[in-house]
Amino acid sequence: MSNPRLASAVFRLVRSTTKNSVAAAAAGLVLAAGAGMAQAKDAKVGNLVIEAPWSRATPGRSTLGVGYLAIVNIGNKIDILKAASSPIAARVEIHETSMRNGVMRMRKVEDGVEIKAQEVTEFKPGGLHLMLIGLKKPIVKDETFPVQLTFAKAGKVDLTFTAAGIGAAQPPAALGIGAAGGSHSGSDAQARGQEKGSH
Ligand SMILES: [Cu+2]
Repeated sequence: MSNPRLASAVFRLVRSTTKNSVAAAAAGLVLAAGAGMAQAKDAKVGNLVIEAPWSRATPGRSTLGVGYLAIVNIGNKIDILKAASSPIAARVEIHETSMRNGVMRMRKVEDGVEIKAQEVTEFKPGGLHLMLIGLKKPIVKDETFPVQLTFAKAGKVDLTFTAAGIGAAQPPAALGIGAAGGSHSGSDAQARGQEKGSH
């Protein structure tokens, strides 16, 4: 297991089965100091670890919202993200943004997203994302909302998304990832290293 992200996901998976409330409380204090009441909201289902679900506050009367996250498949078999839903939106689609001839395009992913074994599948600005369509109320910075994902094999998992600011390119600081642009996994591993060392 050479990917540090996978190794860290395994560590977190193991740890989550023996949730350390003291460590969680300490982490909560640090996070609260960083950005309001937001906290990291990782989840797991089967062999999938879903990390740092986040969104963006929506401007004005926009009824379109986004959702980003990373799905770590620590198992040996491929899974497929089939669908997503949220009580705050009429529907949630899986979209992919790509650049073609300098133009940013967005398309709906109809057949689900392959979550390859032993890989990290990232939903992030400029790539795969969840599109919340027909928001029933605006998404407000630092607030959280629920989203349910459905995987072909692992089944359903309930997530809590935390909203960053309008147009944010990075997850909320409280989620502790994506600190500086390109070196996502590097800063992630670093953050986790510190987290690991603290308890
Ligand atoms: Cu979209």
